[in-house]
Amino acid sequence: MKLFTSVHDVPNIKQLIADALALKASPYAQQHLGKNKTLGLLFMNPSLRTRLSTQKAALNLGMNVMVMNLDKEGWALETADGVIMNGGKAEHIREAAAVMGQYCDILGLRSFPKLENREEDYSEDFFNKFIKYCGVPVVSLESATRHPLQSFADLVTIQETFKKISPSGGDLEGARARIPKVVLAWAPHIRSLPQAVPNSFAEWMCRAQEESMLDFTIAQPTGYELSEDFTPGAKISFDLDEALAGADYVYVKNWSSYKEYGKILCTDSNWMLTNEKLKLSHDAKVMHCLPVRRDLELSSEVLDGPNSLVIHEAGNRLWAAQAVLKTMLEELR
Ligand code: AN0
Ligand code: CP
Repeated sequence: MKLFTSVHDVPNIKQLIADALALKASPYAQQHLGKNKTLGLLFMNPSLRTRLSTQKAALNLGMNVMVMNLDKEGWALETADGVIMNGGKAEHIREAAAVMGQYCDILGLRSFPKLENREEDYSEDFFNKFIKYCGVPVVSLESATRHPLQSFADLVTIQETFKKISPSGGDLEGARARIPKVVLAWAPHIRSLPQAVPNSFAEWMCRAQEESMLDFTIAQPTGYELSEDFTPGAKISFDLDEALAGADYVYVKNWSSYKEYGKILCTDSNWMLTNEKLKLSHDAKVMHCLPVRRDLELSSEVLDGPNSLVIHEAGNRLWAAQAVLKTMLEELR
């Protein structure tokens, strides 16, 4: 694996999940892999979880790590070709990326969309140019359209926690186990947020559904349909209560409209998950990538309640990142 920018870069998701869970059981067993190897983590936007979990993952593998807030600490970057650089931008991405590739064996990059021009954001121009010019393997720390380290950790969390139970609820020995029903549920927010997390979650869940690992539904208000490129085979509902019926996992997330690009079309608080709504589900576990706005996006009674998986899920970001870096390091040798 020379790139980790989407689920399409992963030949075998079940193997990668097994790797993550093996690393969780023995975090330091692969320290030899990262000896004298350097990871560079570059952020154009804020981060808590991605920054710390990926850094720790690299340290667990024996790597050296350098972290840079590129937006604030680096030179302003030009990405367009064929321009005379007589404006405010001091350095071209061609040189900047190539130079960082000289210092690092693997690079990670976070770059959010501007949410102004859909074609521009969805072209992933900045990310693709960075990959092209840096010359080393690249891990996405969230691009304009995807957040694969998050979605992979989410799938690990579902696989790890789902108790194989019978359709009637009792334990089954030797009988057919059922698969979990996973619902991606849109939630309200006051800011215009990217589609990266839901796009990526949908893409990973659709792949897992293809492999008969789970059943996947997306619930959203009208106008919030994601690009169909990310949702092949997903069931689509415009009614949260209906979607929650029988759900084993509810993945709560706000996103802005893809169709009316970047717009906030709904602020209806009936889309916020509460304990009352959770009763409609199959005692579902509740997930969120974090950061979450309490009682706007997700009720504090659910966040603080027994069904919340959010801290466990954030903890698994470490093992997901470590599995990805391990796979890349094995191929560097
Ligand atoms: C970002 C987003 O929705 O893409 C990052 C999530 C990991 N969230 C916010 O900006 C609140
Ligand atoms: N979930 C997530 O990626 O969090 P950060 O933005 O804090 O890295």
